[in-house]
Amino acid sequence: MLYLWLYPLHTEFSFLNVFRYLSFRIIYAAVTAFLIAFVLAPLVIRKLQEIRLGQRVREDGPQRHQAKTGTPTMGGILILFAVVLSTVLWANVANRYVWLVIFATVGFGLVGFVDDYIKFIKGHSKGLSVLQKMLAQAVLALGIGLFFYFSPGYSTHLNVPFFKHITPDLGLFYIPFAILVIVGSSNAVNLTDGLDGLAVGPVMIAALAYTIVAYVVGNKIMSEYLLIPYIEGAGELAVFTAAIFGSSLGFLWFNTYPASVFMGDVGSLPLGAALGTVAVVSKHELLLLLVGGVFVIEAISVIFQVASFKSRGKRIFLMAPIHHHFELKGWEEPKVVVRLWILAILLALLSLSTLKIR
Ligand code: 57M
Repeated sequence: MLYLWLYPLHTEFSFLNVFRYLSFRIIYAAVTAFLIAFVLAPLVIRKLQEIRLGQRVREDGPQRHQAKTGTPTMGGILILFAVVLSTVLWANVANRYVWLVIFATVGFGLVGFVDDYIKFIKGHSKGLSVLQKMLAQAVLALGIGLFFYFSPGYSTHLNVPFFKHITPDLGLFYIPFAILVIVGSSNAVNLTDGLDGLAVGPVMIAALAYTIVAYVVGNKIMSEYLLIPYIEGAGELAVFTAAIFGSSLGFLWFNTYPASVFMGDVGSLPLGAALGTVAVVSKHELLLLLVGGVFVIEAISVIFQVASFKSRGKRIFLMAPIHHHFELKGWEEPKVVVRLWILAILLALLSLSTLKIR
């Protein structure tokens, strides 16, 4: 919004010319989102404590988690507020992709909010049923998929990292594919959010990686040089992902071990869906498997564990998701979290290298 309001005044005040630079708006979207989250978090935590919105910890988990009972949760509301406000302030709000990713974030945030609300305020520990949650997510993702499919000039070709000549056209199947990417990443982040800072760290790293991807994809010269598809206007998504980076960084200050607040489903579901939506808009969907590799590993550990348990009656891991396995192996919580952050950083670096290695 500042871009539309202030840039035109650069003829009067030349310093306002800086608003035309996407890189300037990316940096200040991250800084603004960080400050909003960092400054408001103590207030939000106090409010959550006042209304006794404390986490109930399941009995069947690692026993040391019992000490976390009562930790304020649903802090994700603050993350979303910081992301949306900073994006509206710093992005070009005339860009339809900006409103699409905001729609995805707020929509999945509402699903998470209802789930948390039922769990923590109504006191029904299960929250929404898996079917209800998946259905709501699928409907939202279908809306996003249809938006792309009927967007003029949007390609339904799939880009495969490392192989620039393999671009299969999914046609109508692009819609279910987009649903799979968005709902899959949403639930993978949700499963990962089981240790202090474990979800928000890799979300920050993935958001940073997609800031670079969106910037390059939206830049005609750089995309042509790198032989990746140019998508006009996709650069504004970098402002959005930068806001996710900044907001997550601010939240991490309070979510790091020992956490003063958890994000809740109201945070994990939309953050995953936001990354999935950006991956679809920027035509780097498969890259998300690499950038979000920690989320993929966490989700796969659950799928394998449940499949093994149901088919053989035996577990593969001491407990799924895999972060609990390491905990039960005796790794202290911060050690599990930081080591998975290290893996996330390595995977993000590897994924960015695919922009060059084609
Ligand atoms: C999301 N939620 C955390 C917090 C956070 C099928 C099964 C694998 C599903 C899975 C599950 O229930 N996942 C739901 C994970 C919960 O965190 C809350 O949920 C929000 C995110 N959605 O924001 O509000 C607990 O995680 C801990 N936590 C932290 N720090 C944080 O910053 O310590 C969260 C955030 C919190 C807190 O203890 O209470 C969660 O884990 O429920 N189920 C599981 O993950 C369970 N695994 C399991 O059942 N494994 C079985 C299955 C696969 C056969 C097995 O391996 O045998 C584990 N989770 C828990 N206890 N809490 C183990 C049992």
